[in-house]
Amino acid sequence: MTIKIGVIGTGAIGADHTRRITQTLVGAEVIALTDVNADSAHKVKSDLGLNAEVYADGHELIANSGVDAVLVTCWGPAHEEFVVAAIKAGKYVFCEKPLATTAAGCRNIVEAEMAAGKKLVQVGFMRPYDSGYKLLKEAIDAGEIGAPLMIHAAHRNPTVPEQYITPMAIHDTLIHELDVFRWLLDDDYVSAQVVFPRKSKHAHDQVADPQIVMLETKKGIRIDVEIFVNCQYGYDIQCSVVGEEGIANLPEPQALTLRKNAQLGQSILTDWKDRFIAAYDVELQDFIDGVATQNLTGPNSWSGLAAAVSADACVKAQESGLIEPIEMPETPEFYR
Ligand code: NAD
Ligand code: NAI
Ligand code: ISE
Repeated sequence: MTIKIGVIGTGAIGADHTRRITQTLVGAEVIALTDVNADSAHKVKSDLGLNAEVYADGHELIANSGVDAVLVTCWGPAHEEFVVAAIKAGKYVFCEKPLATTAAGCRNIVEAEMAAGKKLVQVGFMRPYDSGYKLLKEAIDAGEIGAPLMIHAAHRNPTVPEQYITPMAIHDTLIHELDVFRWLLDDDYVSAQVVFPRKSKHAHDQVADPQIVMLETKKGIRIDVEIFVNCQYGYDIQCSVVGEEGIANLPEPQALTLRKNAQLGQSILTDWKDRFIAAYDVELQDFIDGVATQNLTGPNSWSGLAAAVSADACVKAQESGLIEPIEMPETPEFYR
């Protein structure tokens, strides 16, 4: 059985996910596309030689009875509308992060899904599918470093466009760390604080960059994350877990070591698409397989909500300069 997929938003990641479904993964085919910029949808269709229809908007695409499952890969503020519409149409939906840009938006999705009585949503948190993060989790769970006490982490992009503004450092960028550390530590956050170092001359007017986010968990683990989205030199994800008996570091992506011109060096990736290419493949194949077997097992709406509750507190902390509490709601039976 081939799962027929409709893609809402054919920008950077919508185009890339369409490519992987078409050329790399098995069991699915993209048969419908839409984007507010219709030219972009037509270009993806012709670049990949798809036998697909381009729809006027996401609602028309969802309503098409030939579409079994929907990919929401448009920009964050439009996710909630299409995820809720897909749930109401009884269709499986893979939504890129953030599930919604606020916790209130995620709550609407969770309520719609619980009313449908079936788990229909997977969120595009791909780091738990990354082999490096899996090694970290295995080491922590096996007690290799004793109880985790601290995490030092960094999320660095070479540059960001003018539309990227200060709160996006949280709900667009840090959201990955907010999700992956809950999974890694099997813990929840209790508070957040954000401090702003000296601003980089490469950051445009509307973004404070870099930022340091400090989180505390229920178990008392302290986490610091540097977000630096104009670091110039590369796309660099760092994570070091300090435990009672050792330190576990996220492996660096594989790279050739070159001895040349009196220098010893390795190149650093610059594009998020390359850094997590294998994890995107595995997460999306997992979604396709979950739709085929009617049993999604990846990051769900509750993970999306938990990350958004934490993100809201971080945005508040950006504004207040204070340590803001994070009050995580009790996980309903439906999501356990
Ligand atoms: P993008 O700007 O390249 O693409 C967004 C596309 O959505 C654009 O083509 C835009 O025209 C379209 N769009 C916007 N509103 C729409 C609407 N209402 N209906 C239909 N189309 C609409 O952005 P991107 O980099 O592809 O990011 C898209 C989403 O993917 C974001 O939520 C982003 O956070 C997420 N993302 C996740 C990862 C990851 O590592 N998981 C990486 C990149 C992007
Ligand atoms: P993008 O800006 O390249 O693409 C977004 C696309 O959505 C654009 O083509 C835009 O025209 C379209 N769009 C916006 N509103 C729309 C609407 N209402 N209906 C239809 N199309 C609409 O952005 P990008 O980088 O592809 O990001 C898209 C989403 O993917 C974001 O949520 C982003 O956070 C997420 N993302 C996730 C990544 C990951 O690592 N998981 C990496 C990059 C992005
Ligand atoms: C992008 O939206 C992503 O989700 C990437 O994974 C992230 O690292 C990058 O900073 C964002 O722009």
